[in-house]
Amino acid sequence: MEEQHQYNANDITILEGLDAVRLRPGMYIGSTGQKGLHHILWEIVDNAIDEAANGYADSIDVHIYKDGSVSVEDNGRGIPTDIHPKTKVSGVQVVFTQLHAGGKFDEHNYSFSGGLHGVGASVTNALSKWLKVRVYKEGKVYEMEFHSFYDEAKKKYESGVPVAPLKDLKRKTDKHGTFVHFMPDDKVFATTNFQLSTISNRLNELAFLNRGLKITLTDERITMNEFKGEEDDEENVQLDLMGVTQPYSVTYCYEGGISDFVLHLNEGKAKLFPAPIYYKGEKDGILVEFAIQHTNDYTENLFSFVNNIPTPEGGFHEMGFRAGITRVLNDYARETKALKEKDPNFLGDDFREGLTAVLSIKMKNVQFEGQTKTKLGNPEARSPVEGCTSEGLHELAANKDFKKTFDEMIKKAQGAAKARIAARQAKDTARAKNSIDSWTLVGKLASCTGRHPEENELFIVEGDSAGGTAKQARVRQFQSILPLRGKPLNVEKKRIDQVLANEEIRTIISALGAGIGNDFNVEKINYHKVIILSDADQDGFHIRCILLTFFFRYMRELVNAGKVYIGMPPLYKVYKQGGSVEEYAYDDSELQEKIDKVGRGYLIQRYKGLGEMSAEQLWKTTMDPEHRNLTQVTIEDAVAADNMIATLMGDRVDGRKEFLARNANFNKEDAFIDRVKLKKENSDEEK
Ligand code: TSJ
Repeated sequence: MEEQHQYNANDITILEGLDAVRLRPGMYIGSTGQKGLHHILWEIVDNAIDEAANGYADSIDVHIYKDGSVSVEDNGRGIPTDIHPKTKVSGVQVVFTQLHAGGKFDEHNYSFSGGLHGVGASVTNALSKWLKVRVYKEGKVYEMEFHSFYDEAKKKYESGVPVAPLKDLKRKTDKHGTFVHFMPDDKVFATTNFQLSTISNRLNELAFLNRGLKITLTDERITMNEFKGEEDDEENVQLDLMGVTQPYSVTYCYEGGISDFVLHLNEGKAKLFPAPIYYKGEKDGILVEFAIQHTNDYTENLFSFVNNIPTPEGGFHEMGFRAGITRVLNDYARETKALKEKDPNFLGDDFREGLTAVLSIKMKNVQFEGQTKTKLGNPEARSPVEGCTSEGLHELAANKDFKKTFDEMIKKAQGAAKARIAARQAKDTARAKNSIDSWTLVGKLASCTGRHPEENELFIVEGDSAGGTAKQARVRQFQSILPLRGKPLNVEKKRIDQVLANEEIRTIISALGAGIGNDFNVEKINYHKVIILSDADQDGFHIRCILLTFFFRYMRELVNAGKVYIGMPPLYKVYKQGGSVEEYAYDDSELQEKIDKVGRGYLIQRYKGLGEMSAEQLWKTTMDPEHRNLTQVTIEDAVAADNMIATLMGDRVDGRKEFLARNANFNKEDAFIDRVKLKKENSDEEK
């Protein structure tokens, strides 16, 4: 146990040393897991970013070494090296050994440094096995090293102790800047493995947020080729061609700043105007910067940041931003007579349909709240952000170069408002339909007769013909059949009103009888198993994804409650002439097994679709609770389907190709059946 110290409240910040950090790392960096590990890197990166934000540096290099250590270098002024009059040690030593030392030097700078915890570089030092710093300043090179070790005499762990005072290397240089290299202490962290993707994503984001700043990331742990997933070629290894032995390296630099960020977010989407709207302003000591571009999507994508820290939970700055947009665009709609005198104003939501925006603000004394501490809790931020947003948009709206852009935004809002009104009507209708006992009224649905939802099953079957077979095959008592004609509506691309206007979707909703969206109540469902039955081909797979996306978006509770299933029809029948034996294989690996089981003289039938099966076969293989093969859909499956639909149906053609190649191995199946055929021919020869 540590000695108990008697601190006086005023002394705490002074007396509290690196020991305290070591003792309770979680207090300073949140956790000692992956997140905490990366946090000590961000503390260092933040300092370099600050130097750049203050206009003294324009380049930052982050390097991950083979031994797991990392370094950060900027080309700024270099940490002050002179001896601090009070403490009698160099500025460098103060920065790395005193908690919250950053502020001492920051006083005269317009700086919003701090980060999420804002604890400074000394915390990184305290939690590192060793840390080396090199400062290039006024033609000189300085070096200092710190280390952590177990002190036998004191019987305690010492952290971040200077090995020697700051040393002038007596070397001439024209370089200026700061280089910090450290090894996270494996006695502190559960893992010391830095994640390349985490680091590159964050550095990319920082490059977007700091216009023109060049950030390079190098990871010596992997080569360029390994990163790309390419095989090393013997000849290339020898010649060191094509990045075979070059470490992975990437540079991020955006002259367009957050406008480029928005363009990046909208890549591959259909944009309503080519160039994002951009504005930067300041009010009451708060810097506000935003970029906006609408797409033909229906959802809002707002990415907000406070002092370069993402705030996905929103907060007062987002409220101000949205209010500003709504105010100015409504004014503009009035002025341009897009809204007539008698028309009500657009709602905020109408302007948010298809909106992609990045909002970046800088302010002091930030308060983060919310479940993940990523929500801005400063109420005083709201009004200045709203002010800047409306001022900026107002200014741009008056510029005739932006007339087209603003008119497009109004047009989009008009569409959204129309849909909003229609949606309410459609929803009311759907609600009214649900309130009567509707489940025998549903058009194409072949209802079961039993009235016990826990026992009842709803089969959603691809195609009228398979639907017909399923109706013949079912046990009327507890199995309902809903045939789907063609492909159901892809809900991802539609607004709720269009979703609800679709007949097949309405049939599903009213058959289930539990409402939709926010009104969905899983307690009211008429079926405790909803079974999707589609063909084992591309179309069938697609239909399944579309249905899962629908359930995911509009009846998530149904998925969460584990009530959605995928029915698995067999792919093959292995049998003998005359029908004395028949076995069914549900996947390719099972096929060989069944072939062995049936033995010599076997025949194979491959089912291309549900429609090829007789009622008896469909019952035996797919519907009979005793023998069928159901897969329960998890929420992860539904999310995956949702993502797939976004890629498959979206505007990104590349994504679609890649997706099909990865997920639909239907061609492989064909290759397999060819192989089996060949074998079969051989086995016939044997006879
Ligand atoms: F985190 C850190 F401290 F280790 C660190 C600081 C790491 C890295 C990579 C860079 C830096 C850093 C600090 N870069 N630039 C600075 N600048 C100053 O500390 C500095 C220099 C000059 C003056 C001045 O008033 O002359 C003031 C400051 C704060």
